[in-house]
Amino acid sequence: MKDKTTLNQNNLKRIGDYISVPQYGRETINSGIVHIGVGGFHRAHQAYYTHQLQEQFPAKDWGICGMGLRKGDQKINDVLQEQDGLYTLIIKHPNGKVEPHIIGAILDFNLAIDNPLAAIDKMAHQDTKIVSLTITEGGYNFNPSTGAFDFSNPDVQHELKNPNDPKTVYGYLTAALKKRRDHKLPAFTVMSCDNIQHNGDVARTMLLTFAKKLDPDLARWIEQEVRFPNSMVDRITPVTSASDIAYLEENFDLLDQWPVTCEPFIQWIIEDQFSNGRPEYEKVGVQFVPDVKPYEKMKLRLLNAGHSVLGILGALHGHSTINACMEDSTFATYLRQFMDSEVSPILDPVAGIDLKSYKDSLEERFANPNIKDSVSRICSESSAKLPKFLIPTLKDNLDRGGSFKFATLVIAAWCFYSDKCSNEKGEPIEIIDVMQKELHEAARQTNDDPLAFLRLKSLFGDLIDNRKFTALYVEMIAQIYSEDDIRKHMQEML
Ligand code: CS2
Repeated sequence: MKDKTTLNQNNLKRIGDYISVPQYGRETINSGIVHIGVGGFHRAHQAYYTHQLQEQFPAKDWGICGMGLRKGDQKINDVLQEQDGLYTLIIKHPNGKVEPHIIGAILDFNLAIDNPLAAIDKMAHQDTKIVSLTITEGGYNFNPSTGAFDFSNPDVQHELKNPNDPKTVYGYLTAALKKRRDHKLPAFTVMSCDNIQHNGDVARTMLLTFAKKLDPDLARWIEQEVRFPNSMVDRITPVTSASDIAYLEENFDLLDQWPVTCEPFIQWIIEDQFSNGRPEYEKVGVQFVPDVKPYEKMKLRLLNAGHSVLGILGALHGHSTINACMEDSTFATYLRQFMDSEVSPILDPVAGIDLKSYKDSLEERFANPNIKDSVSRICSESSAKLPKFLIPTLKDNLDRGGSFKFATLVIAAWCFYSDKCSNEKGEPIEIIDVMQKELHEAARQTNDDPLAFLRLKSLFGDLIDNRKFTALYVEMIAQIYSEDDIRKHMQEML
């Protein structure tokens, strides 16, 4: 048996005999970017672009220091420390081709909960020019229905009283920006890479709201000095499975504790607004545009909402992956009709994009049989996703007199499985959602009060007052509760 090779800097040369490894001098690069929230997506997207840039146009200012603000970041911290920031990105093509690359863009990792002051110092360091974020839709701490900053969050309460012991991203950013201002260093850019419409504007509004409460002078400085570009990010990145780890070990004798897998498609469109310089990402395919909003809206309302449509209906039916949904013609047709009749009409024209081909390409991407993106990943944190991806489309259609039945069934299905916590085959569904309890509590009143689920105001806002909507919703709830065969209900609508 051949020796297994552990992934780390010392072994790179050896590993390079089998897999592409970074050719640039990692030790000569500064981490101009601090990235908060190093999940699979960051490692498949921004870190990959940064790696490509270093490969082709070495730039000494632009490496990444990963940062984790939560206890749950312990594992990524440990793995990246042990592997010198290195990991394998396994790109899986629809035709079965698999391309592993060792990515070197993450130079270091900082677990903020271990030492908050060191994390603040890192962000306040003169080399840091950008703080980028993938903290998920839920991480922005606003009420999904009103958009207002949530001051009742105990962590926010704590950090307002103890600014040197921050807990949330806002506590960290303000502490670090204060330090920069006091040391007369230029501000960094705050670059949100989350799936939120106007993600930069949202980050800005939330940070300023928090900062005004904490320190109005500092808030004014942030308002003037910090840029928050909006961006649209895209690459489907499933959860890493044990078989991905085994694949590297079996085929390359490589021991990587936490590789990342993704599809070949990648896209990043950003507004060119930076406080303190930026990498020349355009050299590796990133698009800089004056206004990203139409692109964001198209992507969130088609791709992300499309995912949730398949994910929620698929979870209830018992499909375990997105590609399994796409192999089922009822699901594939349902998705297309949702996109064509409920989303396309509410989108603004997008320069340079043919909507039909965009939708065709989404279908191909979702159908990629090698990606095996689990519906459980898609359904996780639906309470943060649906109010951003799906409910706005539903409301737009109610306002304009458009079709809204495809989206409505998804909400009724979501209610049903939040109530039963199982799919229609009777198999348990694990609901991964910060609002899991509230969702279940509300949904289980449905028998007595068919509108119970919609009373979750923070999610649905005033949707419950719309008679046109509630009439259809109640009808669908009655159907699903009397005959749990979601596929049949879907077919009847096509
Ligand atoms: C997915 C996204 O989490 C979700 O619901 O829709 O993670 C999606 O895969 C990415 O946004 C693709 O860019």
